[in-house]
Amino acid sequence: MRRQDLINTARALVADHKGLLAMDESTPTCNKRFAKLGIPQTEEARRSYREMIVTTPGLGESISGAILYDETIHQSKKDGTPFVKVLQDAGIIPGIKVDTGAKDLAGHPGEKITEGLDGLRERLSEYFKMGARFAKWRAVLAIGDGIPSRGCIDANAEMLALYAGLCQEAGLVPIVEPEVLMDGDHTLERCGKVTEEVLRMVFNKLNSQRVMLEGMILKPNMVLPGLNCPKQESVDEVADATVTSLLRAVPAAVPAIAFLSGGQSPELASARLNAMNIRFKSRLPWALAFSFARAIQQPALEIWKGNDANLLPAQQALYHQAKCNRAARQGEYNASMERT
Ligand code: 5MM
Repeated sequence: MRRQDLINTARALVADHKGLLAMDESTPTCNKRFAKLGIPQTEEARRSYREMIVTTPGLGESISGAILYDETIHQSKKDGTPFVKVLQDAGIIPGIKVDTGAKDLAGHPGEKITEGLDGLRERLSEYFKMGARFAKWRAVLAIGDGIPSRGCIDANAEMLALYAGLCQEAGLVPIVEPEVLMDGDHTLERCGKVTEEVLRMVFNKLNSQRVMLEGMILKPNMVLPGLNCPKQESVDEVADATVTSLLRAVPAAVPAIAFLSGGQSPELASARLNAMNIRFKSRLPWALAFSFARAIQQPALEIWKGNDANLLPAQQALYHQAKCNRAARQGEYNASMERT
């Protein structure tokens, strides 16, 4: 029964060409983004921003699930309606980020390990009772001289697998997010090799922990050249490199791959997802979807700027970015959709 529930939730999260909205920025990350725009870094400002997001008219046309942060899942609209209920009423499945952040990995300068397993079983059970039906855990892997190391990949993959097993036990679909960062001057090819190595290790560990692949979603990076690499490949070349790595490392039993945007502009993230779906969709075992934070939210945040007088244009921008990505899932995105 629970097995079938997990499968159904995983499928529902990518049904009808929709995708996920990551709105799970931790308080420090959210505050950092607010500070850049001169928005007060208060709990009320964060609540108000998240109210703008979840009340966006028509958001459920393109968004199937929203990933919340612990503070946000406990918050409500000004009129007292819990955000979880607002999402459910909009046909959006509530999800929750359950890692507690990436910390320095001992003995591995420049590398991180994601924490959050302590008390996780109890937290997952609470979140399920609150209405969450999926969860998310992000591992962070940097590319540099001699990194990522085998030790870092191994430890992060182990954490992801233990987290995923606990999620399925609690009836929550695990979103498994190993992010290979864009920072650096590495080539597209290097990013492809590292991404493949990381994904292979992640699936080894998921299998060891008996995670049911049909009841999970993978949230990886796209394969990209480092931000400071002099050669920046075309949209089609990125699409080809990304799908090549995924085909080599991701089992066909996984129902969907929902990319993170990782700091790409909304336009590039949509164009690259679109290209993958145009060039490969009919030949892929899994759906190629999105689970973007910045690439959906950033334009809306820059319009809202902490001022509710800007609510409607901000919501229009959010609705628009979500719609562009639903189009990209169908290979129907076009740059001319931007700002229309
Ligand atoms: C990589 O970050 C995830 C996707 O966001 P982008 O599409 O912007 O790359 C996102 O879910 C991420 O995990 C949170 O926004 C940031 O969480 P922390 O814990 O770093 O505040």
